[in-house]
Amino acid sequence: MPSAHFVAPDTIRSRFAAAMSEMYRQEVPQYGTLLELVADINEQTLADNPALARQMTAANDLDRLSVERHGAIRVGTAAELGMLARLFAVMGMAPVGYYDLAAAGVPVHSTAFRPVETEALAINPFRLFTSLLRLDLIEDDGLRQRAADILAARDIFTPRVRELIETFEAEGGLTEAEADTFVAEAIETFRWHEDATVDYATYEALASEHKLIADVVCFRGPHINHLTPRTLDIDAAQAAMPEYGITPKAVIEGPPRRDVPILLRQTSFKALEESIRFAGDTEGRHTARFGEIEQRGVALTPDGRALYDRLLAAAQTYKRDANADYQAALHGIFEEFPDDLDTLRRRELAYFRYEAVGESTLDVEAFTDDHGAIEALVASGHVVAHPIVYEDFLPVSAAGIFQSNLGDDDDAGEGTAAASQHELEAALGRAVIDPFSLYAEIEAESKRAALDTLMGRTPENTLA
Ligand code: OOG
Ligand code: NI
Repeated sequence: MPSAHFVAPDTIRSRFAAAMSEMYRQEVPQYGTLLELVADINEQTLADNPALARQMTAANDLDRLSVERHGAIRVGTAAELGMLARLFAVMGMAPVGYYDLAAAGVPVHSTAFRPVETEALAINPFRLFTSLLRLDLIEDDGLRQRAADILAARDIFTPRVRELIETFEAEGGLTEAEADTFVAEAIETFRWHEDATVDYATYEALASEHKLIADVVCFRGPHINHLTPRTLDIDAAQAAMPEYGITPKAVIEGPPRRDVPILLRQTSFKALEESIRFAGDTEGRHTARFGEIEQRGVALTPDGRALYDRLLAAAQTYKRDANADYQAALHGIFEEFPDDLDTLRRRELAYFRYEAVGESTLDVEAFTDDHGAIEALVASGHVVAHPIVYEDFLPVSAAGIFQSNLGDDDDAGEGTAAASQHELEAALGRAVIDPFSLYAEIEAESKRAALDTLMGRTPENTLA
């Protein structure tokens, strides 16, 4: 039982997210502009759309909106990833999902550290898309060894944060003072350094293999490369970016605009070209850090996701140089995807969280099973079904984001490397959580709770 004088992991995560956001705003002023743009658009969208405001309030999804961010980092070794998993555990964040980017020609595989419980997500859903470089994909033996040696020589964690992670693990929590120090020390790992750890020739050799390899290997640590606020209208955000002095990438990734948003739509601005000081005092340039905006919709079941993947694959033949044309084509293809909450729910294409409202006079004996009871209670208005927000990422979108920010425009193309989820898990020291199982559990648990409330059920008289 954690002691009462410990700071809740949800609180530490909130403070960490705020500290990261402040650090990135200092480092990349355009990120501050992006936050303003998103805040303006969200305010306008809610004012124009009271039904959306009501739905989000009822689902407890509005309070978190102004602090909601995801970030991305890239590490070089299994040991670094293993330590990160322990660091994020202090903040109630667990690795969810496996993303094989090698399939799209990007030499990393990834997971997302995030909170998993409904209550924790409502407090602050901060997530970090975390990639591990796959050195095994460097073909040149000498270069691969050189990269491994450089990575082995660095420590991306401060001594104090290592101690505090151990304290957390031994004591079961951190005190107020420890939590403050933990946040201050933890963000150091993700800070930008304009001095590289290698000379220019080494940087060039690694970058010519893949720009991402140079980004991971040549610096002191895994600098945060973007922080993404959540918008309620990504089309409006994309259109407004030029007015705010920001040039968006060519197309919005993910599904098209719909009445019921599904999964995740994302856009970004190009990485900044930044000046770097290499060992031996050579000046050079590097692109790594960029800005991204996203709109989140309802999480899809495996059936819904299969439909999404099939339709998105059908759209891959369309040109992706003009957003309006691409979106129009995508819209046509996605006609096949039901676009109202009731159909998505009844056809089990999306996940919902059920909530009892008011009191029911329905008789528990009248139903043969929970499914019939829930359907009757939804129809009679005694239970409401809130769409569950998609909290994860999309591999095809992520590949598009990576590629548009590596400083070149051409697609990296098809990769051939086999996925190796067990290697990522060995580095993490644990299995990644299957995102579908999390949504399914929230849905099932909410159904049980709603029926218990409305039917005065106790664990003893619960239906099978
Ligand atoms: C991560 C890119 C993926 C997203 O939102 O899909 C990502 C990276 O560039 O390190 O952040
Ligand atoms: Ni991102």
